[in-house]
Parts: sequence; C-alpha cells; structure tokens
Amino acid sequence: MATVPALLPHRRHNPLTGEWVLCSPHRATRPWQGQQEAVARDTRPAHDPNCYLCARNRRANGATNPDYRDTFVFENDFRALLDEETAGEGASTPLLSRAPVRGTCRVICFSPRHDLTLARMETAGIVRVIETWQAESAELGRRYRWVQVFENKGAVMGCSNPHPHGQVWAMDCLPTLPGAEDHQQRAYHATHGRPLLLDYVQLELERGERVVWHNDDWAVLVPYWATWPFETLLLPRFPVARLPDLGAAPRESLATALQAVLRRYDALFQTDFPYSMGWHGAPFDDQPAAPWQLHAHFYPPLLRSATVKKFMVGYELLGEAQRDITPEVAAARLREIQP
Ligand code: H2U
Ligand code: ZN
Repeated sequence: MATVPALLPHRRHNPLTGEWVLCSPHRATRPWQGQQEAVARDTRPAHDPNCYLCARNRRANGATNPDYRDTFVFENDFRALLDEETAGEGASTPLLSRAPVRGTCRVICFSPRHDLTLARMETAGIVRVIETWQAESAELGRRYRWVQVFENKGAVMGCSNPHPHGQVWAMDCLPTLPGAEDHQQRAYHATHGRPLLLDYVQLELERGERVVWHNDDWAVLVPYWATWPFETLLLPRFPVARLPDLGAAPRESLATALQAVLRRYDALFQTDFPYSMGWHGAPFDDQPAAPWQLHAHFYPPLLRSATVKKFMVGYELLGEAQRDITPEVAAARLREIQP
C-alpha cells in the first residue's frame, strides 16, 4: 500500500458546485479486464446523402436543410422544452412537487462538411461557430433566463450523428448545476470581492501543475476537483461574464484555445475523442453579473485507451464521484502530448 502522501486517498472540494470528489491515486495501477468498445473507423464522406444535418438533405420532420456554407441553426424537431405556457399544477403535498418550465431547443451545425470535427476545423471556421454560439446566447437570453450551449460528441456519449454539431437549450429557470455555480460564485464574490474563477485561473497559472495550455487570453487546465479522468476547464484570463461579451480578439484566441484542447484530446488515445462540452456564463436575469466568469467544461469519458472508459457507477452513484489517476498526472499527459 502506498505511503507517499500525494498517493494516499483524499477528498477534493469543488468550489464551483460545493461537491466533493474522492481521489484514490494508489489505485491507478489496478488490473483491468472490463469492457472494450469497438473503435469507430472514420471513413466519412464530405457529404452524406443519408445525414439529416448535411446541406440540402431532408430532416425527420420533412423540412429541407438550406445549402449552408458555414454554420446552420434550426429548431430541434424533437424538443425537450416547449415555448407554450405550461400548466403549473400546484403541489398537493411537498413530496410530489413540480414546477412549470418554458423553453426551446435548437441544433447548431458547425460546418456543412460531414467529415469534419470541431478539432479538425480551421481557425476561421471555429470563429464562425463561436459567433453562432454568441448570437444564439444573445437572442435566446433576451427571452430566457438560462441558455445552455453544448456539444455532445461520439457514439459512446449517445450522440446520434457524427456530423459536427452542437445544441442550445434555453429555459426560463436555472437548471440544477448552473444554479449551484451561481450560488457558489455569488458567495465567493461576497466574501472576496473578486470572481472565483478569475482568482482560480491566476492561482493555477502560478502553480502550473494542472495547466495544459494557455495563451494571453485563455487557459486550459484539469481542475483540482476534476471527476472525469481527462476533464478540463477552459477559462478566460480576463473578466467576462457571458459568451456575447467576447470581442473579436478574444474570439480569435478562443478558436486557437479550442483547437489546442480538442487536438490534444484526439492525440491522447489517437482517436476521434468523445466528450460532452458546454458553456456556463452569467444567467440572463437582473442579478449582478460581476461574480460570474464565463467558462467551458469538457467532460470526456475515456480513461486509458480509445476503448476503455470511466464509468460513473457503484460508489459514484451512491456516495460521490471518485477518480484514480490524479488531475496532475492527467494534465501532464495532455500538456506533453503533440497535437
Ligand atoms: P445529438 O447530437 O445528441 O445526437 O442530437 C442531435 C439532435 O438532432 C437531437 O436532439 C435532433 C435530435 O432531436 N434531430 C432533429 O432535430 N431533426 C432530425 O431530423 C433528426 C435529429
Ligand atoms: Zn452530414
């Protein structure tokens, strides 16, 4: 059994959500005889006549996609949220409580090229994607309190189509996780007078051990409290509360930052790296935005190869998140890899 203090089991606190994660570094060498996922061989055409996201093709509801050139946004044909005023049935007992919700869901095609990924796109194309994220956030933020921009990539993540695309869901209330981040960032700001994540990015850049990559505007790091093996946080090094607040220069440097993290991911296990990623920024409500820092989370499931992933099961479902490989080791591997 390990006795080096750094290798002993310990718990780490996530100041963004208030949750804890169990870290068990001594366990990283345990034998593995679990599941092997089939590696998806990538032989996609530039245009797939059967893809419902490719230009000029028909979607499930019969609509035809335009002959789009960069990004293309449409209302999700199978929306999880509806615009209509829903009946907010009053709770008859506190144990059977429900609340009304209004919202909308859209799909964002990143490129007409069926064979690309965000990682493999040129900087100019990624800038167009960022501009689309900004425009959608600004427009939906005028009508809804929360706008969730995200990308779910890879069959392992339940993504239904390899065509490069993401989604945006907007709703009139704060979902659970942004609600926790909102609470934690406001509490930190009330005590310290500075945004939590602006202090955090400076601390991590001074320490260096969890930093994967940085330029003058952005830093990519494996957070101290990461739960997924190669989870990263993309943080601005300047105060900014929401996606639409980014000007031309930080937008350009963000495109470079996205390439840096995503190309490292692809190189890590030499695969089209699966992940869920998404943006968190200040809610579109009348609360002060100053405690908030815009940031993106990347949650990739892979653990040790293109086929072996981390499962959030057992203790994670019943106790709390747990990891073996430390965030410091994960950051060093991502930092050292040649994208
Ligand atoms: P995934 O990226 O998670 O697979 O989602 C793709 C979305 O595209 C999914 O939410 C929508 C699905 O509802 N979709 C359409 O809106 N129209 C279609 O013709 C097929 C899929
Ligand atoms: Zn396609």
